[in-house]
Amino acid sequence: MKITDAKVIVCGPGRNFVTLKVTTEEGLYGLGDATLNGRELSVASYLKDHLIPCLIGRDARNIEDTWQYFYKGAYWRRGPVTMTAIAAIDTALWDILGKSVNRPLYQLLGGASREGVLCYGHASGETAEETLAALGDYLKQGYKAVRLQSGVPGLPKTYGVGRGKDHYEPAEKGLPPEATWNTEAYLRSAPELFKKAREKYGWDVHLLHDVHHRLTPIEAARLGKDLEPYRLFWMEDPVPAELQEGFRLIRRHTTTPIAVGEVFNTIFDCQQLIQEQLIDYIRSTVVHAGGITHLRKIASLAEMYHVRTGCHGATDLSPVAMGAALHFGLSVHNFGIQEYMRHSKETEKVFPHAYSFKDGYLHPGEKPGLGVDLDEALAAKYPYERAYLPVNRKLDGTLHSW
Ligand code: GCO
Ligand code: MG
Repeated sequence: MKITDAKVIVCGPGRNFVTLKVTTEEGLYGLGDATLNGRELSVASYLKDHLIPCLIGRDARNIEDTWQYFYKGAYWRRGPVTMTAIAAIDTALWDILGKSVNRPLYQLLGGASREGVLCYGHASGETAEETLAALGDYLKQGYKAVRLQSGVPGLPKTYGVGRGKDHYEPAEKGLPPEATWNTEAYLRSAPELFKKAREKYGWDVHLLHDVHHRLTPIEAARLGKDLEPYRLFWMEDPVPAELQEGFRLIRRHTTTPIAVGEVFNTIFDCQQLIQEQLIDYIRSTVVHAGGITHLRKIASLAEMYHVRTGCHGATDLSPVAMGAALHFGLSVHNFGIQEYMRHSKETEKVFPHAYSFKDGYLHPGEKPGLGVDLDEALAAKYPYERAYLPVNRKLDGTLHSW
């Protein structure tokens, strides 16, 4: 099954996406998501200029060897651009493999370990009341798990608060916008939000929260403690995770479960976190952590240490990544939950897909391979436009994690 062609398709249906399409001599093709929010064109170039010339002519069935070829063969290892490019190739090859045997991908990954993939939606608002109203809407739609984010009183713009009602889109057209931050105000308001949520909606819904790398370990420890009475499913990214041992301090103080890893790109980024049982959920996903091949290795390590998966699923991951995450999530034993930030209508049209949502669960569908396609003619109508994630400053102007 020789690879005869591979091309990179960059489009912007609602937001920017980079997609790799790999074709074999039999005329089968597979897709891989190569989107790295705010750095999209670097991955496109890495693929076009450096990887694709070496990919043509290889046997599409040798997925592990191809992964090692690009990982070890680069000499320069790891990093988000490299690992996203390798992930796109890996995902496309798994898609081709599924199509070549006419099976949905999850059947090649060990089969279904569950009936559906539990997912969480995003309720947000400028005020706690708006966020609670959004939570009510999610419950009506059948969601069993919802992430709550709310504006911080006194701050004009806070992470996680969307512009529209249905979609939270973290990138903005043009150069990076700037937001402000105040840790003390946040630490006071966040527990209040969850208190109100439990008072209004009770205990049957899983509630999640994303701290977005904004605290120090001792601040995160305090937040975790203050949130304990409301029994969160998880507290996400409490601190920047370059310093893995920093999580020891959080762990010593709180039983609020911790999720981390959407910005990780290899197993080495979470090895200590997993082996010391400093986290409960690993958020790395197919597109940014080396594809299905590498993510399975992360999940296997995590399984030994009671850590479950909770893959990133923001709208800056295309439906191709979402499809792959769902096959992975349906099959892997230590699955925990899947993030589901719904794509815009334009995105959904450009990427027709077999996956679907019902009663709080997603299912990848039964189409061969990933079950996600790309309408290239329609994609061409939505050209790339530069967009960036915001940067964040404390009230005195000091740059802070966004
Ligand atoms: C999440 C994430 C996103 C990211 C975005 C960055 O939990 O979904 O934190 O909101 O900020 O995906 O590209
Ligand atoms: Mg996050």
